[in-house]
Amino acid sequence: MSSISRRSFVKGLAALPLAMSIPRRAMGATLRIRYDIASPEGAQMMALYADAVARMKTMGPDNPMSWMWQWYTHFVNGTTSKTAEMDRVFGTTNPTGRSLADETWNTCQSHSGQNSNNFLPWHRLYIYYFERIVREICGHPEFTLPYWNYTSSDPAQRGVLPIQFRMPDDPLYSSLYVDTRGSLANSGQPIQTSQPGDPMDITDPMLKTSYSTVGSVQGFCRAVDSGIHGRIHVLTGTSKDMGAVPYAGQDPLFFVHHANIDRMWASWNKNGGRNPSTTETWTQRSFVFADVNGARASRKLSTGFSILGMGYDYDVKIPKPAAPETTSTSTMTMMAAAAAGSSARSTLVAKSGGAAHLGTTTVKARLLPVAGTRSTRVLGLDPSDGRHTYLVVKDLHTWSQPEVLYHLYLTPPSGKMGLSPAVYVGAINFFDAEFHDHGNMKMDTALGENFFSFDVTRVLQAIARSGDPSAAGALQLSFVPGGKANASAKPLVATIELVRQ
Ligand SMILES: [Cu+2]
Repeated sequence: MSSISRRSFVKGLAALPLAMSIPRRAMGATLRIRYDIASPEGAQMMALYADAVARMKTMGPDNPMSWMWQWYTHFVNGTTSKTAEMDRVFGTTNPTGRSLADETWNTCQSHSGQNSNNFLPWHRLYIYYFERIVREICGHPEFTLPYWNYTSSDPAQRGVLPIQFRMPDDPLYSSLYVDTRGSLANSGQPIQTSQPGDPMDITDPMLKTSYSTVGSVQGFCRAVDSGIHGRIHVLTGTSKDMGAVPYAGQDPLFFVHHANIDRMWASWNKNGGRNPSTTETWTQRSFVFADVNGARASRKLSTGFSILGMGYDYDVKIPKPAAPETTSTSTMTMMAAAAAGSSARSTLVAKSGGAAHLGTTTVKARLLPVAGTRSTRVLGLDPSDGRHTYLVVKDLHTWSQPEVLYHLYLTPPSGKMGLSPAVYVGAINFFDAEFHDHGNMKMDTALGENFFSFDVTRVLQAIARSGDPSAAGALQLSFVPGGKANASAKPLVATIELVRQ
């Protein structure tokens, strides 16, 4: 198909009798519905999306509706800097364009040190304006951004890149193809193939009772951000595309990934999860976005707290998962603790002597009790109060993306207990732990504080059942790369702790 026949094909979609052309109404206002790419409506949206992306890629970078501008709103190309790119694109002849670029480029929250609570609302506003621009460019007022439902229980969809992103030679869909992605992603195999655990599982974040982090327990926003969100980036991409912050927004896949992240938030709200009060200062911070035709839009984060308020909804939301046994106890314990006004009461019980320097093979770190920790049969497993035990790994840093997940296993130090599913803790990734030197930040501010925490009560109980006496005085944490890691990345985890909360 030539570009002309492609356009007429896409135009032809307007004639199709679409369920989506009948907008839903709520509270008197028209609601636009975002669809699963795997649905018939989602597939039609994908045709419009592919057409618009092709056109955006031909627009000059000084056009706020261009592909490059939209990518740069997230983060400027990692091989250069924002200032150099503004000089290149605008010089001194276009002060208005330059000023809008200055306000909008590199504003992604929170992958370079900002308040981690900003992650969900900033990305919601970002893809909302992106969707409006795509709608304008494709010329279909009914366009809505479809979402990639990688956590679907359907094995044909779960972790499988939609076909439209894997058609390099197709006249319409080639605009959505990026050849540097991971081979599983681009060959249509589940991206979680050969990974231990279940990287597509979102039970833990969906059961969170708080939006914000409490003590050492991640809230919903942080759990989604560093969990499923980061895992999808790492498992689909490499350090030249989805797998690294400065390039991720260049891949059209980015936006359908973030539509699904946005759907998780809307689902968590629908299942009873409550957003922070708008009296919290961070919720009132404003960010600027380019709207249709380069209009300047300034929005407070709190204006993105409700999708119905923003005029859209999802075709299907994610139901609240059933609570696994330990999680339900943990939730009840936390609720009881919160009622007693002590929800953040956390106690450090053990830590590692130094940083764990990760690489291409398994790396082990030893956790030893801190002064004052009660001696128990398994370090950190103390049934004397109702609290749970969390493994906290924090202050991650990497020089470039290792391009793999690292899988964590907690065992007694004797080595008699192997790395079995019973002692599997979960996966970490370094997506938001790469230092991006854009010339205006120090490394500590650029990185901020990143951390993962895992409820390891169940693992410690399994260790207790093994009867290994070596677990009383120490524990061993193994970091196993989930594939062939990039040897030059040199990722490290500076702090490893065992905390009771
Ligand atoms: Cu992202």
